[in-house]
Amino acid sequence: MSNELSRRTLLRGLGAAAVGTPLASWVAGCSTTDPGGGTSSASNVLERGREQGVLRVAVFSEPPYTKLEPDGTVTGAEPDVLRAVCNGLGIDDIKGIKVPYESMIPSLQADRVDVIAAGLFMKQSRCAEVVYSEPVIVSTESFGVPSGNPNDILTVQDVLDNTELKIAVLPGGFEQGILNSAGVSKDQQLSVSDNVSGVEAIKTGRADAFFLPTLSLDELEGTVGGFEVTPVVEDAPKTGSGAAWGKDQQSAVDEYNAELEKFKASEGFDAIMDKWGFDADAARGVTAKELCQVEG
Ligand code: 6CS
Repeated sequence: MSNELSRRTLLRGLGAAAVGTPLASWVAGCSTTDPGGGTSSASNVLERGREQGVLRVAVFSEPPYTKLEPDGTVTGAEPDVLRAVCNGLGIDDIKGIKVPYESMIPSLQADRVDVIAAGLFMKQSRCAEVVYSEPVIVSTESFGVPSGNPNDILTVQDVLDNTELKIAVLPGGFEQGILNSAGVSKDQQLSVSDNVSGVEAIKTGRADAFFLPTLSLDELEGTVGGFEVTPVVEDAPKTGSGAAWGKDQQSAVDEYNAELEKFKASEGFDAIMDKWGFDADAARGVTAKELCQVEG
């Protein structure tokens, strides 16, 4: 077994525990050492997936984009599409690994995951670091606010106009990028570690709003409750996402995109999009090249 294969098998055996821990320390501390400690990006990720029957997928578990079930099963709009396309490419399954948005690209670059399928929205800076497949979802942004929206927060401009407002965001997330690009000061931003914490920040008054994708807030309103979701934030950029692969995996992405194109034309794609509340035709009508023009 090559060093590379043994390292990957080793990491896979460690499961999610390996994420967030410097790769070299995991490898160095185990029976199999990897002299380079570097990434395994030399080989084709899809070929490795076929050989080993599984791909490690970075997710955050933010329904309807991604969801890690208690038994470890990974679902959600993006993982379900990834699994279907991978099955068409001879890869048996995918394994979800929970990774914060800010760590997803570093985890891919450190070979702690094989692909990101998390609703990691396309924008210029991310498109420079990974190779996105064609999009499978398009998204809008909203604010979660206290009932009645007492501060009348509807746009990013409203946040700029009232420097007393505090907005909860996920660190390294797309929404934090929107606020930074708009010039909203860090003093007005409250980093929260996960979506429930973001809702709690609204309910406890630590934040005046939680900035998150519309569909994620709709889901939270139904599961956690105690707040309301604003209409779509009109001055937030519209974007979308697809699977994100290592920068040197273009040949794998070309193969993946060919299979994805067939799947997007099938009823199976419509079924997944309908299940999770996304617009299948909207995703068919846009390209990665277009969404990678989104500033930020
Ligand atoms: O792409 C992102 O960073 C954002 N994507 C989702 C699905 N939720 C929040 C996150 O900030």
